[in-house]
Amino acid sequence: MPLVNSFILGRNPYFMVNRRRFLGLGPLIGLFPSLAFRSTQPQPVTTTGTTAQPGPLVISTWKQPKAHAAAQAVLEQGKRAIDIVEAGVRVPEADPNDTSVGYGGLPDRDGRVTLDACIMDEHGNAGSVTYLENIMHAISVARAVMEKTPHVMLSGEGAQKFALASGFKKENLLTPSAKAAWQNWLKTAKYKPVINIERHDTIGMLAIDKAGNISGACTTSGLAFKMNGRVGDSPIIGAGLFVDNEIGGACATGLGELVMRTCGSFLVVELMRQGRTPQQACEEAALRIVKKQDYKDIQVGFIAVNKQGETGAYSIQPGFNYTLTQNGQTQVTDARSYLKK
Ligand code: SD4
Repeated sequence: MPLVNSFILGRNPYFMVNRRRFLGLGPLIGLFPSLAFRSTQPQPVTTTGTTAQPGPLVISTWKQPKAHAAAQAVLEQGKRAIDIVEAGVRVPEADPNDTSVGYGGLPDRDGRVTLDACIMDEHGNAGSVTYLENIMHAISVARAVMEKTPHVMLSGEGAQKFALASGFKKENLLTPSAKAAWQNWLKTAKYKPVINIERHDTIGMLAIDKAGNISGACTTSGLAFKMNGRVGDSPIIGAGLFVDNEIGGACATGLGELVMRTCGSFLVVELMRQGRTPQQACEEAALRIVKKQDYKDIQVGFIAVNKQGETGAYSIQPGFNYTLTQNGQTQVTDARSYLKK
């Protein structure tokens, strides 16, 4: 049973005009007109020094062939990158055998499955949910936050209330096998940092669509048996995911606390802005963690893509892999790592 249990106790510790009616935010928007602004203008493909248009592609953390098949189908329909990544990550969210995302995700130490997710489009719009319970497709709720509210992030009860008001269904996400794993864990109830090289399915996905625009999505049930209330990097814009359509995008996986402390995905994108390739940027961001934090028993992995369609991936521990779909071919590749086998 793959367990996401690299957790160190003690070191680890949230309308537009026709939407103003929603939650009665009209007066609020009157006070803060910028809340009503959301970029919807089509954005031309801008490149850094070249007019070449990259071919479309999809890259994600870990081995995700089924998610990529769904993403590729949407890509082929000529849809936006945001539609591609949303369709892709919804697959593990609905998979009861995936123990670190959505339905079937391992619960926290109180037996609650709490989901974190975020999404970013080519215009720089972002949406996020944290500590979302009983709603399978956290990524679609995050997208609804982005598109239907003036906010970026909704959390806990409020996120669930918003999801239900938006038509999402309430369901039990704790599968019998996840419950059994939790009950087994309760026998010792021990947090122990374990080198995080087990199979993971927490998914961060980046796509370039046929128009050359980039979007990204990240969704997880977080660390197994985490403290109740714990939120990781995955729903944090700039930590678990960052996209700048002029430059590229990045996603992180692994122990979120290390990623949050370094704004990992934002850092990768900013390094690409400074001229690093996606591979160099992922490596430098991982080294930043290695230099400043206790990484010995901890895994963190990054994936990245730039505007030219170059990709990169790198992790601290060996054992991280990623999936890339390009020219209709899907391949799972072992990422290079700071520590060797
Ligand atoms: C978290 N980064 O909650 C997530 C977990 C993860 O592969 O990515 N696992 O810290």
